[in-house]
Amino acid sequence: LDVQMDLFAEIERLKKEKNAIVLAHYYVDGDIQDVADFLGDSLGLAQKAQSTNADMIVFAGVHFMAETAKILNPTKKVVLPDLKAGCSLADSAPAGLFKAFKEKHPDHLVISYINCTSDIKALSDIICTSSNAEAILNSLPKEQKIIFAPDKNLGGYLNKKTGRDMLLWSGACMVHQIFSLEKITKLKVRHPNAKVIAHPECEEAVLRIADFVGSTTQLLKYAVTDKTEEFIVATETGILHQMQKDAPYKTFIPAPPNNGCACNDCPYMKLNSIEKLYLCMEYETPEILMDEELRVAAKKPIDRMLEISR
Ligand code: CIZ
Ligand code: SF4
Repeated sequence: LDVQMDLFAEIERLKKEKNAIVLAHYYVDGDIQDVADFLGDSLGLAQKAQSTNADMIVFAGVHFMAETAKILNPTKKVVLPDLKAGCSLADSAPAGLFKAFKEKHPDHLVISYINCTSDIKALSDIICTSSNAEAILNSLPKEQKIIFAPDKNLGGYLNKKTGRDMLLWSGACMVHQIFSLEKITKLKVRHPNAKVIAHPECEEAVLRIADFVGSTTQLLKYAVTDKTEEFIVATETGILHQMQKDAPYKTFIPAPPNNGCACNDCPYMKLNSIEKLYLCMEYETPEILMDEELRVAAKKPIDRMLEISR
C-alpha cells in the first residue's frame, strides 16, 4: 500500500462512490471507530444492518456479526476486512454437539446469545443480546423450560436475575473469562473511589464485586452519566475509546486479566485495521456468502428478537 495515501480520505471517497456504509463494533481500534458511519454493540449493529439503504455493508467487527448483517440483508453485499476475525465464544458451541444436546431436551425452548454461528442460530427459537436478554426472558411464561447457549456466564447471570433455571451450554468468551479477581481487588484498593463496571460475559466472581453489570451500550451509558469520575472497566478495552471521548474528564482503567497483560483485547476484533478496511472496500472482498436455506433458518430467531426488542 502507498504509505502516502490518505486512507481516511480514500475510505470516505469509497463510501460515496459505492453507496457503502461502515458499521463498527465498540471493540475495534479507535481509528476505525472514528471513520465508521455507525458505531454500536451487537444489538445496535443488527438493527442498523436491517434498516440501512446502502448497497454495501462494510462490517468492522467479527464474523458472526457480519453474518448476522447478511442474514438480514440477502440482497446486499456484506464485506468484512478479515475473514479470520472469528470469536472464541461462537467457537465454543460446535453445531453437531449442540444439536445432540438439544435433542436430549425436546421440551426446551432454545434461546441463543447472538454471539454464535449461523448453524447455532438455525437451531435456536429466539436470539438475544446482552441488551435485550432480560426483556426477552420476561416475555416468556415463568414455567417455560429453556436451553441457553452458548455463554454460561451470561446464562448464569440471567438465571440469577430472573429467578429462572435455564439449562446452560458451557461456552465462554476467552476475553471476558480471564479477568483477574485478585488484580481487580488490588486495583480497587489503590483507587478507592472507582466503581467496577462489568459485562455479563465475565465470570460470576467478577460480577459479584461489580458495582454495575450491563451490555456494552449500557456500560458506556452508565460510565458517561453516573456521577462517579473513576471506573475500572471489565470488558474488552476497545470500549474505553468511546468512554473517554464521551467523558474526557473522567478516568477509565481497564480491568487486568490474569495472563500478565495490562489490558484485555479481543484478538479477533483487533484483526480489523484501517488498511484492511480500505482494501475490502476497494476490492469488495472478502465477502460474506451464505447458503440460502441456512440463511432463512437462521433469520427466524433473529426476527423474533427484533420484534420483541423493537
Ligand atoms: O463480547 C462481545 O463480543 C460483545 C459483548 C458484543 C456485544 O456487542 O454485545
Ligand atoms: Fe467473541 Fe469474546 Fe471477542 Fe466478543 S470479545 S468477539 S465474545 S472472543
